[in-house]
Amino acid sequence: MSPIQPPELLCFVDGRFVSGRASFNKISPVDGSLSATVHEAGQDTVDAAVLAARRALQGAWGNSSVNARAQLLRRIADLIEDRFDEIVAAEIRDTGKPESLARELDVARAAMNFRAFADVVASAGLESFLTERPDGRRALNYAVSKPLGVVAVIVPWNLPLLLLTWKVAPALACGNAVVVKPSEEAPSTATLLAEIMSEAGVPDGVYNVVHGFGPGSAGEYLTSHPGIDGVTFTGETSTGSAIMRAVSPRVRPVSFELGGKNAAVVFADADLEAAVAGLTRSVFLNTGQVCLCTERVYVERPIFDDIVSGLAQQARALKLGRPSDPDTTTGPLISLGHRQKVRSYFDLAIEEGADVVVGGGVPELGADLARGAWIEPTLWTGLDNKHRILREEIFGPVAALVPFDTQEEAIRLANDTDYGLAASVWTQNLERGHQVAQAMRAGMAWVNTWYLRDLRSPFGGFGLSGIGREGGKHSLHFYTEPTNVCVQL
Ligand code: NAD
Ligand code: 6OD
Repeated sequence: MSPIQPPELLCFVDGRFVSGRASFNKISPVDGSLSATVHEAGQDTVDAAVLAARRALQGAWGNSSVNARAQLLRRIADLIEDRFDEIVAAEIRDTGKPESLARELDVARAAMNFRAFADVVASAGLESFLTERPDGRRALNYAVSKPLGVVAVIVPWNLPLLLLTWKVAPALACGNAVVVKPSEEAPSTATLLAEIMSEAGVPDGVYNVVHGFGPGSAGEYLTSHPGIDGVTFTGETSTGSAIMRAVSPRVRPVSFELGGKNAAVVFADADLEAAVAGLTRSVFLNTGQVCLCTERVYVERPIFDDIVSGLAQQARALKLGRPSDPDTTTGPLISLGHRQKVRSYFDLAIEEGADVVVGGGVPELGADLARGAWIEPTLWTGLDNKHRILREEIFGPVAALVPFDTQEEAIRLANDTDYGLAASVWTQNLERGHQVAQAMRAGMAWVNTWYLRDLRSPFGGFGLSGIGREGGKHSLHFYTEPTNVCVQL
């Protein structure tokens, strides 16, 4: 039997697959094999994509009805489900994540994103005011929403299709045209989505894909392009900062979902079993590569040892392995480069005086996985908020546990960060749960759960974790520009 050839991934411009200026190799994080060759967009391809998007807005798409767009979004969702297995396979090939996770989270959410925003846009009303002036004049004010225009969509590698469609679905729902730049580490599913867009009947130029890197490549060409009307970005805080500089000469709006250094606060009255299960998920899901993952765990002192040993036991039970193995709970990191970064924090933890409760190294998984980006799930104690381990985003399967004595101290410790993305609170006292969750300086605060989503709710972060909110009507605000009409009555 001949081995399966890694695919060649092209850019997608104006409804056609096109070659780039060069190609690069996408390497599997599972075993170091070649998983795809990818065409990198040069400036000319980015220019063509932006032009195609502009033309699409000037054509029939620019006058499409909300109902027609909602119907199209539902059709895209159906087609994602029709090609579910193929998309799961592509997501696994790029990221090495367990198949069960790709099925239950990534690809299921991609379809859900299109359906959710079809519903949101179809039920959105107009804002209106009946104006009554002291001098007796009356007027009707109402705001009509127009598409923002050509939207640059730049996304990372950790939840590739989920995060891409979280932005593309509302952008199209609002009548925009998009040029998307997937991560160089996860280029496959954005390319498959191009086929689905064509099949669904999305007009040429409405969805374009430019592959490549950030600086000196497609990412920079796109964000500094004079033809874009806004940028929606998910990724590292430092990249967000570079994108702000790129768009600043033309003062374009940005929506940023950036990094996090998320806290969990566990009170002594928590259901311990549920808390340990919830913490296990929030620290280790997707090998800790979810922006919402917990990297700081504050535990009320009487149960500190129980939580440390419970979480350590769960960490030791995680099963690292190939994505297709049904027993696998945990995949590799995305790349050897990212593993090097995570390992540098393993060294730093030791230098800072941490006690390593579990992990702290690279696992031995046998010769066939030796060239993969595998890493041990790792827990530390003995550090506090003054240490870099508790201040910098690591983005791996890691957490530091710290004891606290009072509710006020727990809130202070959890909020002592330059980030502000997510938090979770574990307690059976719901009054306390509300109080502490409301006191979190974070975009999302969960009580007795973690990463339970309602796509109508606002999603985003404080501080270094981002600018703006997406989700439900918050997405509609970003992806539209209103014109207010005032009619004297
Ligand atoms: P990254 O910032 O390195 O890359 C994200 C995307 O930006 C990629 O497509 C990359 O090619 C592109 N890019 C890089 N430099 C660029 C530049 N100068 N101009 C334009 N584009 C550029 O992030 P990553 O390593 O892919 O993802 C991990 C990071 O993303 C973590 O910090 C994580 O917290 C964050 N993240 C945040 C959220 C959220 O919702 N807040 C979600 C997922 C990931
Ligand atoms: O669930 C979502 O909508 C979302 N934006 C998740 C982000 C996860 C970060 O890695």
